[in-house]
Amino acid sequence: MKFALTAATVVAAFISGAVAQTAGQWGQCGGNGYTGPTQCPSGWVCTPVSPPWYYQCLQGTSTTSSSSRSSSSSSRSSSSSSSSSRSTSSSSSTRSTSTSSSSTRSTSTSTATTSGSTVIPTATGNPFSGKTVWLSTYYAAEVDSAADQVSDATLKAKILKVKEIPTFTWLDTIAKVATLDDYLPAASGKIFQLVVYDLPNRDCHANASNGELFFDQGGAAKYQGYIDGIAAAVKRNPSTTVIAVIEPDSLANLVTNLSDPRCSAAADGYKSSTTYALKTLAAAGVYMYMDAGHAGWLGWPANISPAADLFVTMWTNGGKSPFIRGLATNVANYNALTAASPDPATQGNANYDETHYINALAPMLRTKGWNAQFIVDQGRSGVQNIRSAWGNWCNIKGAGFGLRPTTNTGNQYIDAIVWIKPGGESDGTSNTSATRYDTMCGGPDAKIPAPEAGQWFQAYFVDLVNNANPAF
Ligand SMILES: *[C@@H]1O[C@H](CO)[C@@H](O)[C@H](O)[C@H]1NC(C)=O
Ligand SMILES: *[C@@H]1O[C@H](CO)[C@@H](O)[C@H](O)[C@H]1NC(C)=O
Ligand SMILES: CC(=O)N[C@H]1CO[C@H](CO)[C@@H](O)[C@@H]1O
Repeated sequence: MKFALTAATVVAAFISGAVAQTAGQWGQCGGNGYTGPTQCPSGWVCTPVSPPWYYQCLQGTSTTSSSSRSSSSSSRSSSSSSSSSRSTSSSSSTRSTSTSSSSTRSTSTSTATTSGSTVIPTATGNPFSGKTVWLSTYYAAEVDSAADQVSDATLKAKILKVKEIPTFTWLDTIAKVATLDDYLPAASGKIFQLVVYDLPNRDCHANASNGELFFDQGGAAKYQGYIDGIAAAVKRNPSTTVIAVIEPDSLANLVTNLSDPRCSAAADGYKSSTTYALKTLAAAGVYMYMDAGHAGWLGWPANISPAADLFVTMWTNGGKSPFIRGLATNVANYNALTAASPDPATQGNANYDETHYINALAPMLRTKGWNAQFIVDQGRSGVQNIRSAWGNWCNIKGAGFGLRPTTNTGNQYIDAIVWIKPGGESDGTSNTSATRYDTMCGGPDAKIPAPEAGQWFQAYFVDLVNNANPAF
């Protein structure tokens, strides 16, 4: 059914003449509900990275090696056949792609281990200080195609400014690990911002971002392979500073949502898999911030102390590495860094914005021995007082792009203001028949109709631009 829909979309694109358009380098070129261009630029191949949700234009047949780069001309000529095979046999082509990439990975891992043994990574203070952040080519391609859909010249000019603002790259499937072999060399000398997001039984208290791995189907071992793949890619690219957010929502769900049997069943696995990620990525020299929910979740008096305990436990389990730099808050949420006044939806929580939350949590962590630093997502926090309930999180209507990324935070605990959620990518589908439908995405504060999580949501993106604060 889903593949039939994809094929129909491709046919419709041909009929409407959209076939003349080409997705950008790194751009999306297919997937459930996707209606944009399906052709890739010459030398780039439309590759299933998260089937059936989406397909991305990748260089050649993927990955690193010079032999695969030089074979890009042959893949170029086969790009039209690959787009037709996509609608019929995507799973087998995915499998062969990932097989070849994992063999590439293991070959070059041994090389990297040899040369890497002479360079033991050392953590040095605020990893954002004095460095430029690489601008995601994937996000830039999404923004470019958003601009193409707009005729108003003033709006188009504003949209194109979004390309200059760094966002994070979400590695939400094992297949996407292979994209690091393109991104990390491109980010040489700069910071590459990454979200590690593929825990088994992911998103245990919600539906919209449920993942591909499950503990009862060998997920723990597959997750270790996913983390190993990231670590190996980082070691192959020692000139790139990698900063990662670790697993949005997972530990916070263990603080507040153990009454949900899906979360209590996943709790031990979340902890051991996260510990594996912390240790392995620290050894590769990745600076990490564990996700710490937000003020309206863990900032409540009943939650903040258990949260501090859990984060210190995880830092300890991870070996207290200085690469476990601290915590990330407000990831993909809408809270202000500093609210002018408490949003009525915050209902008397003294920690009514991220500054209050961080200023309350940081000393608790210090008392327990961890001098954790913070980063705060402000990507969609430009407009406040737009929610009827603070817990609403899905495609909130009226939101605008927020404070721009900076290390000039005015707060001793905050390393950087960042944009972690790439604004314009949906939080979850509003289609009530979809497997990953979450009631939050059809709720009173959610903009509809919304595509699947991670898919481009053009109308929402335009709102973010028009409502941006500071304005573009
Ligand atoms: C909603 O999802 C169902 C099940 O996947 C699908 O059949 C239907 O076409 C979708 N509706 C829209 C409007 O996308
Ligand atoms: C998630 O999906 C399940 C199964 O379809 C449903 O019972 C539950 O209400 C959904 N949860 C939310 C928050 O939408
Ligand atoms: C039962 C419970 O504590 N539920 C919480 C789960 O986490 C959400 C945030 O995603 C809270 O709003 C709920 O109260």
